[in-house]
Amino acid sequence: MKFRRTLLGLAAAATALGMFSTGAMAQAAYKPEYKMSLVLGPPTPWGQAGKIWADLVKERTQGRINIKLYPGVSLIQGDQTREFSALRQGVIDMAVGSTINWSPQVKQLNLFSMPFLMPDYAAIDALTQGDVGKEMFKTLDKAGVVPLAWGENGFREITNSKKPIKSPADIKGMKIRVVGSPIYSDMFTALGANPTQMSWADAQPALASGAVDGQENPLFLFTVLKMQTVGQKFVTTWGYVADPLVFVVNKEIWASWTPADQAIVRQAALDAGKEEIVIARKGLVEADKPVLKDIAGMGVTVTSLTPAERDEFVKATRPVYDKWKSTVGADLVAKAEQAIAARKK
Ligand code: X2X
Repeated sequence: MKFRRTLLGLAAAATALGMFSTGAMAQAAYKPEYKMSLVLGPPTPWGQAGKIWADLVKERTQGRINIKLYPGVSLIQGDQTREFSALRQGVIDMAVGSTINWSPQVKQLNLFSMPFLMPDYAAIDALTQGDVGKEMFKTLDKAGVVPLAWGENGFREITNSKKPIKSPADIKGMKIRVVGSPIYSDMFTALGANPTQMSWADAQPALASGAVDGQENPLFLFTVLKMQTVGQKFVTTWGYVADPLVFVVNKEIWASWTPADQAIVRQAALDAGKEEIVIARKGLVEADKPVLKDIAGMGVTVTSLTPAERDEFVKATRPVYDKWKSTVGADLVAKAEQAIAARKK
């Protein structure tokens, strides 16, 4: 009798706590804090992407999903090319990551690193906002994460401490820091340079000490870090590649959220991505390109290539393009080329 009363009492208590309603069961599995990995922090558009996403999610879920930013890929000790594996394994709950850093694990992502594939911003949009982007998300899903939205790091321009780069002959022998993703070593080797793979964390001291002569990254990073103060006196805007960013969530974490919360996180990623792409392009899409003026104003020589000069770089890297076509997938590359040719300018 006493035993039965106790059982009834327990059942009543459990019902009162809402333990038998499915929503509450799922909520019981929510973590107090989710870890978001980023390479660059909030002063950059990339960092803004993460912050906007996290803030929107917190607000729209009334704090049910609380996200902390870990810039500098600090959850994996700065080893950015391991980020995708860490996401899949659950060391990282969510990320806004560059296609470059995940390319060693997802070979199709090398598409965006194929030299001179995307001539302008409309070309990036033609890929990410079209069928190629959808196909890429299917690939990412199969590779073990939940992709939600696109953002943008940007067109990567070459900077160095030695001299203006106008032709492949100028870059010959220069020690250039590249990300640890093999297509970059291939491209700079094809140009006659001496590429050195290192993480972004290691790149900054290497630039400061002169251990490397140059690097390639979107120009906002040049301005944010004041790269002229570490000897980077020459910038060439060649727009050879651009890396989109991808907003993703670990699969188990995703499955632990209610469908309503999943919808909120997805929509927040789409909204943040859209807003961030505008931030990333600011100063570079206007006719007078104020970012270039700012950089020139810091005593840096900014070189814009004529179409004929640019063509020399296209030709020199064409064998790399052809070599990587089969790795990325000839069909996917053909689809991308068609989408770009048909883009609205
Ligand atoms: O390491 C880089 O160059 C950076 C910050 O652009 C990436 O993470 C791809």
